[in-house]
Amino acid sequence: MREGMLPPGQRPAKGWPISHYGPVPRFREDRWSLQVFGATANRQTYSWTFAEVSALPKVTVHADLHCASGTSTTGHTFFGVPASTVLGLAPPADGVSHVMAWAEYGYSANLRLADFTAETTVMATHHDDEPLTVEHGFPLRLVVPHLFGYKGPKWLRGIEYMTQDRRGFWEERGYHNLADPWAGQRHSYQEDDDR
Ligand SMILES: Nc1nc2c(c(=O)[nH]1)N[C@H]1C(S)=C(S)[C@@H](COP(=O)(O)O)O[C@H]1N2
Ligand SMILES: [Mo]
Repeated sequence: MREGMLPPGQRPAKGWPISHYGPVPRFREDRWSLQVFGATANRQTYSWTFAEVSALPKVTVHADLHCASGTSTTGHTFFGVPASTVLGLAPPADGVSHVMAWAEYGYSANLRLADFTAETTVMATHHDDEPLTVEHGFPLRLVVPHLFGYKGPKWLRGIEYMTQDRRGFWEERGYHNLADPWAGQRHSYQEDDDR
């Protein structure tokens, strides 16, 4: 992380604003699961309760969050399960190159496998020593500190293993497929420049 710096074109936000598309889902623990599906090695779907996810080993990750609309919030401390844990518990088939991270109400974000398994990519349950607020993604939020905010679904419910790339919710709506803020990867029309 480039401490104390913001990516080009970003300005600091006041406080920690709440931004997402659609309503805030209510958490009903008895109906909640985290599912891993798609190209698993054994073709089975894995499903864990919130208690099972909460019992997994957790790490602390320091992160700044960059919204592709141009605001950033800095100095976050997230606590949760490293996303790479999922790969150990639910082995992917040969040839898995990407994942789709799915949230409540069908929100999705596609990630290259290496971005999902990066050391700082975390399925967060806590922020600054408190459980996440529901507006910021309680009970579980994917945090991918090295990519723009839309790559980190709040209210995470599923991980789909994919053997080829497929665009997620904002990626289908004009946002960049890769979303590196330091490279200014905001809009899909810029993707030609990267080839
Ligand atoms: N489920 C869901 N997660 C989402 C979004 C969304 O619309 N739905 N928006 C993303 C975007 S564009 C950003 S910038 C961040 C904002 O997170 P915050 O509200 O905690 O600041 O959430 C991300 N996660
Ligand atoms: Mo955003």
